[in-house]
Amino acid sequence: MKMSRRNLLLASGTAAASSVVVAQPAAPAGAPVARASQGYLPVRTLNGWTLPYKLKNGVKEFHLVAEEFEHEFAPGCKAKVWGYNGTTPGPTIEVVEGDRVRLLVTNRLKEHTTMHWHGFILPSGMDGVGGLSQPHIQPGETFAYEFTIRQHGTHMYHPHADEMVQMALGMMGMFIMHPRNGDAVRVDRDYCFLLHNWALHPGTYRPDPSIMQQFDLWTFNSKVFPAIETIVARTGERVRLRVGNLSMWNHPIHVHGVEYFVTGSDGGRWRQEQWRREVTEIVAVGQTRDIEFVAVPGDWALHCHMSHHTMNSMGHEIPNNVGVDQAGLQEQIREMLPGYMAMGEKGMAEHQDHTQMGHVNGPENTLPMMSGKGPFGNIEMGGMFTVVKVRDDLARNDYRDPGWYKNPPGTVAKRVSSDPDFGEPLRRPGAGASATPAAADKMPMDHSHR
Ligand SMILES: [Cu+2]
Repeated sequence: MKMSRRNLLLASGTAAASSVVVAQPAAPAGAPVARASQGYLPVRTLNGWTLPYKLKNGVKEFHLVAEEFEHEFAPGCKAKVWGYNGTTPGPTIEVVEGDRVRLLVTNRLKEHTTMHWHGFILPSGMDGVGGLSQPHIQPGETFAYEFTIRQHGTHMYHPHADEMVQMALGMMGMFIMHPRNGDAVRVDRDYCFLLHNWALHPGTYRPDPSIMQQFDLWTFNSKVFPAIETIVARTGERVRLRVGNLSMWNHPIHVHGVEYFVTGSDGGRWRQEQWRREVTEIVAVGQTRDIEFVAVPGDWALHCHMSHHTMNSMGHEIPNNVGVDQAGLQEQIREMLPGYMAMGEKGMAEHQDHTQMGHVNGPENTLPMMSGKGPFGNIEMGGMFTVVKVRDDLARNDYRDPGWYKNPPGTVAKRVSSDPDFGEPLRRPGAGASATPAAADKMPMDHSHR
């Protein structure tokens, strides 16, 4: 290999990166934002990593290995899953438009597989649909895919063989293509994550691939809150979130504190006049979306807005006890089921306290429905939820969790009364705890005064 300066940089980068498995350590405080030798800002895969490559005669060669391993969704919940190079999602692949790439795929599973390069412009025979575009990759075999990158944007890879099973067990990854001429509007932090769902029934250790709707775990990069890394930025920085969805549901991704711009998709970064201001954007199955915002100081929730997707396993057959008077019931049931706890009468917020105090022991290898502690109490979230933490004083390349936000004095919502009869709010006559359902039915519904 002719050793140009670029090759040297790439080679040394590869050597350094190959010793890094998952960690993406923060650069020393004050270090300049590290751009790759081709000028792009590398993406940061939440809880994940970027696959190093070898440059061979001008071709970037990446090597993915399909295999089974143990994965932890959050402490207390593990499963045997399938993925690439020991992780789910597999490592992120990062290239530049115009690059020639060779993608080696070794199959260490016990059944055949293939790799589909989702949304790529490439020769038909490189598209990876088993039986249609190529023979399947049998156990033990390695196939090579080689083509030139003809586009840019946020993309994904996944098998196109026994797809329902292989994807349900975690086989997928992100494939980021940077534009050849750089971004007209540069971002300062570039995060990526994949949305997924898992039918890991409480007490079991393998995801159930036949489930179509009743999932137990909703994940960003195969992790659930609070095990999902925080998204960190400095005030005023332009942040991009690249979100891909290879789950079985659409996910409305909501970010607090900003009106963000939707700036791109599988179709690349959109022209600026096409950018849309939103606060929630549906990332549908098989789609990717790029979301960009200028960071505003604070701790801001980022989550899927399907409220069941910010919960963990619920068993799905729990009775609806909201409003049910369970007085005396708990003692009666305890005679048959020691430790039974009547719950849900006032709502389910108490659930997190009960699980944390050990009053409720669920089946083994499962997670409480909601968890996460904040500076003011329980956050009562699980699944697809994390926090965007923006601070004024972060170094430009510092990705460490800065702790909780110190709100300026007078800017936190606070109690002004503990009396339920406080104030003179307008309410429907008879509304409230003292009204029986029968009485409420007889109330005149006069909207004329509203
Ligand atoms: Cu969702």
